[in-house]
Amino acid sequence: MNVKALAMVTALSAGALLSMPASAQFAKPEDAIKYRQGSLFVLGQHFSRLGGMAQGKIPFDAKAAQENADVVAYMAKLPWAGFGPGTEKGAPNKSKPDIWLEPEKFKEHADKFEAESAKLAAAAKTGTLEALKAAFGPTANTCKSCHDAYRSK
Ligand code: ASC
Repeated sequence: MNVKALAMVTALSAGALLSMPASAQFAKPEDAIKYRQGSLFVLGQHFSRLGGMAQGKIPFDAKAAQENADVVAYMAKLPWAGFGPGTEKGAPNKSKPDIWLEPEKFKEHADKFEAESAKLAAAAKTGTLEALKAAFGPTANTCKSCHDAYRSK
């Protein structure tokens, strides 16, 4: 490769890296696995607080519901970058191989969850338990259907 071509390739690679979200950069598969597990763990913590309120197990607190739902809606965008090619192995994990065999289907699940989470956050902003309850179930169903399809027991 001549110097000009090399300079071009280097510039293009740097550009590609810079235009990737920071969340998509992992030094090794283990980091991607920890990232998706960590972000899904944080999601679960905040989501289950909303579930507690929706199911009457913890008292409804409109402000807390709104804060938790906002965290869920934001965090819902993150785990998917950690499921990139070549991240099937590298640390113990429960991901089924189908994630990498049918990535479009997996993305549909992720997109549905993101969409329902956004609706959940909008519902929480109304400040009523009724709206929270109505939006919680559909969001939880998107968690469950993806887990049923792509997470081993
Ligand atoms: C949670 C949590 C999940 C979902 C799922 C909904 O609180 O951690 O994975 O809800 O159980 O069916």
